[in-house]
Amino acid sequence: MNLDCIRHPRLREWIDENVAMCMPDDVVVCDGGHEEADRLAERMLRSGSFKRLEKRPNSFAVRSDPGDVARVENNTFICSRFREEAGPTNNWRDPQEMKGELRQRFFGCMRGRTMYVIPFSMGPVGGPLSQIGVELTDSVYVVLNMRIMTRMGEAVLKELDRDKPFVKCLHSVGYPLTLGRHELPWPCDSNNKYIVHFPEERSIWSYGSGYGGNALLGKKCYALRIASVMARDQGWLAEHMLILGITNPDGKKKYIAAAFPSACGKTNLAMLVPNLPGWKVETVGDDIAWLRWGDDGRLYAINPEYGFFGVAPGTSLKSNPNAMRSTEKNCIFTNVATTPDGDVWWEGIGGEPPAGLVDWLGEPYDPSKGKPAAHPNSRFTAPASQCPVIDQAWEDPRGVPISAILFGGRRAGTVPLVHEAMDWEHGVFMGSIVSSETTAAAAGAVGQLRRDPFAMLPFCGYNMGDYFHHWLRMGERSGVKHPRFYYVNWFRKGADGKFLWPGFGDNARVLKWIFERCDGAGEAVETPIGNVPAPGALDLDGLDLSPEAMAELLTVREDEWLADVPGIRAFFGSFHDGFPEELVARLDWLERRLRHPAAKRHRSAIA
Ligand code: GTP
Ligand code: SPV
Ligand code: MN
Repeated sequence: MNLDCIRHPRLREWIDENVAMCMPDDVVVCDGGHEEADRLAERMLRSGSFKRLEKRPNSFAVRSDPGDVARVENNTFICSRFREEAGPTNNWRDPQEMKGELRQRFFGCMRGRTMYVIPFSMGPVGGPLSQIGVELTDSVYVVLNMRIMTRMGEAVLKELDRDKPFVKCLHSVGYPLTLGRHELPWPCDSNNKYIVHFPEERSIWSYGSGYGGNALLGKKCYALRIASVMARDQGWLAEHMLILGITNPDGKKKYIAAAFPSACGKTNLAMLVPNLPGWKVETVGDDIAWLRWGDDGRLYAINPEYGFFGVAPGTSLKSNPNAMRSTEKNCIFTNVATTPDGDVWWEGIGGEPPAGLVDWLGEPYDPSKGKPAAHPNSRFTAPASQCPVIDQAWEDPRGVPISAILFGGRRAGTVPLVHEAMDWEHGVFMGSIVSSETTAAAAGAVGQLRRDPFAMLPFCGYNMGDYFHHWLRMGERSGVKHPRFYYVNWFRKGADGKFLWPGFGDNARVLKWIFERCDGAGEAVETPIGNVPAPGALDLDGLDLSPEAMAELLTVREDEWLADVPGIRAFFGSFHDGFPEELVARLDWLERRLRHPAAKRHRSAIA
């Protein structure tokens, strides 16, 4: 469609301004239909960017530039009016200064290319919790991925005709096809990436990268960074959380939301197959949740996304059969290895690497090099509707009522398999002290422990001190029914350096205890940090795990926790005025309890 279909005056004005700046040869408004997608995929096949996967209908593999494989946190900016509004955890730049710098980058950046206009809705189109965005991009890869990850096209244009507000998302790979330049399989400007947010004017400018969260602007940039600011202003929450439904053998169902940092198990938990007879888990979302108090006083959550942008390595029929089945057709695979018979392969998919494997760089796979065949942050983009256990309410525009909120991360030590908060304020404290080992989802070192409160460190669009404050205030609403809070750790290691807990389908055992706790059942013992399952309270039936390993998983060692306290104190102290004193008081409370564990509190639930 051409620009005549845009009737929203401010939208048309904004597009015109950006056409003048970026100078594309052509402008196309995306209708979101099948024919358009087929046509664009054909173009990508012809240019050699996409490879058709014979084994998976309507699916493609694509290899990125080796310098453009993950989110880039160092190049991610929050340009609020004042530095204080971005806070110590974000890169801040003056908005006017940054715009000046960006204009130079964007000037003529789309020459020789088409600018695609993508109208998209985060959440079901027209829903009361849904929000609209428009992404302008010169990347066909982005158009095809946004089509899977968001509801996009004509239906959203109709919403815009009603003069709805929208978030302005401008994206360029930063590789104009000017004289003498030819098209690349993965155009980008990998040395000059900018992922920039202007929270006050609700706009995003992304330059230089074509990858995932850097370029699919509905995801982290909008649904977390910009939406967290909207949520603060409007009294709701935009969170890096999966949403799942869990049904017990009696047919009773609850919904749970869980915040884990990137590549720490959200997709896997969201669609797990319980290793417990009679229990069922269904998926509402695997990465982002928007939450609001409902009229009945319960906390309701929607998944604003429409697809999964999931970590490929480690995904197998054994670890996550529902993800495997979600990816059988209509998918895009980025930076995986490919087999000679037209399928995909990655580490942990099950079985040995097949002969003739081509690695993510496009080279014949050579195991003797000691490098993985698939990039550790290789991903599948899959329609959520293809998930065999997609929840019947996943598109309910009002959302689903949340009974429990989980926090988690990768911690080789210290943090037990599960512990429970006493109340909302303690839950917020728990979220605020989450720390986790870094993963390949972001550029930089992997395996380094860092504080990642609420799994939102890279995604909070404003001062995190104010964010904690907002969470505390949300819990003070009168007449509401608080969900319970838990902190889980699937990644505790034994002396041999191996994970103690089997994880995946066995995580249902922990969910079962949480389910029971929410019903006022399920035995617990108090420790200085919160409640852990009482001896025998975790259902370990059929699990081959030594009693020593189980004891270690639930052990709370005061000295280990005390070793964490100075780091937490320094983190809290890095925020200036206005940091919630409740959280500092909670930290004092925790430290006191760790130094003087009451006799009735157990050092370990089992021992
Ligand atoms: P993002 O999409 O980056 O936000 O990641 P995510 O939180 O959805 O993580 P995901 O479920 O994709 O898991 C990341 C990696 O951790 C994969 O390689 C999984 O196989 C692995 N993983 C997930 N759950 C578990 C678990 O319970 N135990 C162990 N040991 N590994 C897990
Ligand atoms: C994450 O890093 O948390 C992701 C992948 O979900 S990306 O979309 O690239 O941000
Ligand atoms: Mn994520």
